[in-house]
Amino acid sequence: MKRLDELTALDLPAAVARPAYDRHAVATGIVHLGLGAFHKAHQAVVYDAALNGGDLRWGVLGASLRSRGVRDQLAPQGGLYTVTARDGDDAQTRLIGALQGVLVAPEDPAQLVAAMSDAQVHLVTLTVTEKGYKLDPAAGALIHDDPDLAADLKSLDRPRTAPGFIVAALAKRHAAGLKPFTTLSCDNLPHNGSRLREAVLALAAHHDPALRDWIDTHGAFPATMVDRIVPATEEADIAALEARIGLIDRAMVKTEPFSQWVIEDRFVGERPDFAALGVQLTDSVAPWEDAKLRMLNGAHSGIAYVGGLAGIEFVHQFVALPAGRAFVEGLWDESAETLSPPPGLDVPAYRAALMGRFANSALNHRTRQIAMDGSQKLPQRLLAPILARLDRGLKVDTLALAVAAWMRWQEGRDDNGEAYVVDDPLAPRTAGSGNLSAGGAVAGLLAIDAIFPPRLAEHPGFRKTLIDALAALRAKGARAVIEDRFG
Ligand code: NAI
Ligand code: CS2
Repeated sequence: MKRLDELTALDLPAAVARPAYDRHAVATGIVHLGLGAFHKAHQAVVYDAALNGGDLRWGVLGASLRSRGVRDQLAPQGGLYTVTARDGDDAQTRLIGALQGVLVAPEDPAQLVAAMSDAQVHLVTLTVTEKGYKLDPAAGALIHDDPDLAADLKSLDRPRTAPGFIVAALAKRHAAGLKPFTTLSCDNLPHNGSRLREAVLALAAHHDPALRDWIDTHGAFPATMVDRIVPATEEADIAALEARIGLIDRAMVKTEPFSQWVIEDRFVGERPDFAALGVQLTDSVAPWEDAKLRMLNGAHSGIAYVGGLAGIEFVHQFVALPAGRAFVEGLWDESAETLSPPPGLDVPAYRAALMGRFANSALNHRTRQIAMDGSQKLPQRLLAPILARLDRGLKVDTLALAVAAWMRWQEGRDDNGEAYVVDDPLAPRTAGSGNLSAGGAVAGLLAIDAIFPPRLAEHPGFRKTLIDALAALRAKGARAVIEDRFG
């Protein structure tokens, strides 16, 4: 069977939408750091639409800061790949032409810095996962003892981290008399724009205070809220697509029909006509961000840990269980009360739509994928609404059950006795809690101040709720606990 590339793409079935522009006439206006499934199914689709509309300034150069896998998938395909939006039996596939090339940063860091310093580049976007910012997840300060960040603090000759590449490229632009680019974080980080800005300013100040001041004055780091569920691609997805389109696309991504992007309207230099492309520009992203991180992502993490412990593979299987669905509704009852919804967001309708998205059985979104990097996700998803409720004297039983399930997950064995690797940068600090009593485990985990703010860790009522929930999860198993409480 043939592989997708520029030539074979001509044979794609008519039902596959394809670029209407001349790919060779496109300029590189965007460099994306952390080229992964999400960028390919979300931002790149918007840039592809901009190109289709005739504005040829918005081609993307993607970069991996770590492995060569994504380049090796895309290079033989000339950067072409497909996005398939699935819902039930419906599958809509489109060919994306926006990606012009992929760099593997560790192979030649200077090449990436040079690309980011090109005058035609106006946007640098990021999806490097929460841990890629090298920030303490609770407080947002740079983690100085991270080896890659330590190297970037020493020298930016061969940057290693996302903030390192941004500072090195901005230094080059400053020296060349160019404007900065707009830097857009598209990760599920809280206050992603200002956290990235602070990281960049701190690193720049360390190397050159004048550069720091120039970035502070002229740079732009708009906040964003990004939303589209994009599960990792599996071999079975590639085979199913091949059966539909007659070509092998090893760089394909699968997703849902829904897509949303809200950006703070604060750019330096040129940008695509985002408003015309369906992107919401606003003065205030925070209410959108809180709603999305606390409702969608908070529930996702609850499902990942409770479902993961119960041996439930996929999100849609979890919400198909009456107790699973009621647990999610219980989380939302608690989190929703902590929101200040933005104008245009109807919370009951939002909840109903989210449940529908979770129930999409064509996505096969693995609970284990979402469980990854919990230490980086808990603060904004579960701990922020817990703090807001405790401050108002409200109960947090369901949110605390989700946190207790994360604690139990750190023990590395599910309720069927199956062992797994806890995939989390702070796993060395959480390891061993399974050998302690529920009280000892909760005390030890709450003491990790990179995750739990002291005000929360010291709250006696919260601690007691966690101990009771962890003890119940250990004694009965996660499925029985949600069936007892919500069945
Ligand atoms: P992915 O695994 O396909 O890609 C992750 C990318 O991040 C890869 O390029 C990887 O090399 C890079 N990366 C990982 N750790 C890094 C580190 N320490 N430093 C620098 N780069 C690093 O994952 P995917 O699906 O693209 O998601 C990435 C991020 O996008 C998520 O963590 C989240 O913040 C955001 N996002 C994802 C959504 C999804 O449904 N997949 C939806 C909304 C946001
Ligand atoms: C998920 C998110 O993996 C996770 O942690 O909760 O990636 C989720 O799919 C997206 O935020 C949806 O927009």
